[in-house]
Amino acid sequence: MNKKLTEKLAPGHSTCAGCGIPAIFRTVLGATDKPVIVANATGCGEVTTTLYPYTAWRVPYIHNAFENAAVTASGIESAQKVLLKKGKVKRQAKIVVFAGDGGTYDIGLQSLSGALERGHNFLYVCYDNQGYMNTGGQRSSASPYGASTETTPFGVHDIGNELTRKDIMQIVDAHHVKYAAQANVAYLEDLEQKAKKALATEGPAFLLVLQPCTNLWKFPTSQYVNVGRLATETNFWPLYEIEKRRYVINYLPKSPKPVEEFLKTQGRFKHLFKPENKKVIEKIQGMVDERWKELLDKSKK
Ligand SMILES: Cc1ncc(C[n+]2csc(CCOP(=O)(O)OP(=O)(O)O)c2C)c(N)n1
Ligand code: SF4
Repeated sequence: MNKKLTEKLAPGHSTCAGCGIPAIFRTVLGATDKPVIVANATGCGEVTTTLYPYTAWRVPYIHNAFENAAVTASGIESAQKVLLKKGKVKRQAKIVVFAGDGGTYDIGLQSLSGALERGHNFLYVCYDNQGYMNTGGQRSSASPYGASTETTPFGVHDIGNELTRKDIMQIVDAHHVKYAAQANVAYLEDLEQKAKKALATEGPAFLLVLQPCTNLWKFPTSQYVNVGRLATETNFWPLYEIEKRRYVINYLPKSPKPVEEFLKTQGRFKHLFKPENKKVIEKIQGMVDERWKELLDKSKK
């Protein structure tokens, strides 16, 4: 495997075939030559890279509890400040957190909020596979409306998940961070540009990266790039940045595809294509259109 690519994360890990997590980790960490220290919340990214007694990490790495990755990063950053001041370390390292959506939108939210509020100099990267995957595919507050998950399975009377996905980007923006961006593992160059900006930010920065999960979303392992691209081409997952609270859309599809083009690629939405669920797909299209309009309006301010 490409030596440069695997400089910070070795190929010996155990993510599912067709998982985008290694590409996210490598692209983000590859966007800087500065030393980095990684803090990683429990989740797929962690269990697949740290199978005892082995590790795939080639940079200083700390695994912490599912709920407190951001506070671990805060502690590392504060300790580093003291050590730099005392001359005990010479080069400043950038602290990077990797966590899933469960560890970010839900259980780690207070820890993330506190770290953003205190203004620690670190980058937080949430890879969003829209469910709690390491523990078997339960719904998270990142799961989309209508998705069948282990805790919201479709059935005769159920359409799957009936709650609306939490808008974590707006929650992060409400902390007045200097840089936040929404990215997608299917657009690696865009992710790399965003990682460069985020890593160069003094203070907290945040990246939310879509990670199509072959296991939960149920599509063939060869298809994660195609499925990811459809998420953006249908406006289900727009690519945008928030720089000093200014919204910039990075990809404006000339004529966005209908959201069903994205939904039909995945088993988790298969039940929606029964004639009696036509209205659910229409409702999802309405939600996508509404969020896209909100984003367009924000980008014009
Ligand atoms: C306080 C606590 N509750 C539950 C768990 C069990 N647990 C470990 S990882 C995980 C799911 C992680 O989901 P997510 O953050 O979305 O990452 P993914 O597995 O999808 O990569 C859960 C529920 C735990 N470790 N600690
Ligand atoms: S369950 Fe999904 S996110 Fe986890 S390793 Fe497999 S493909 Fe990746």
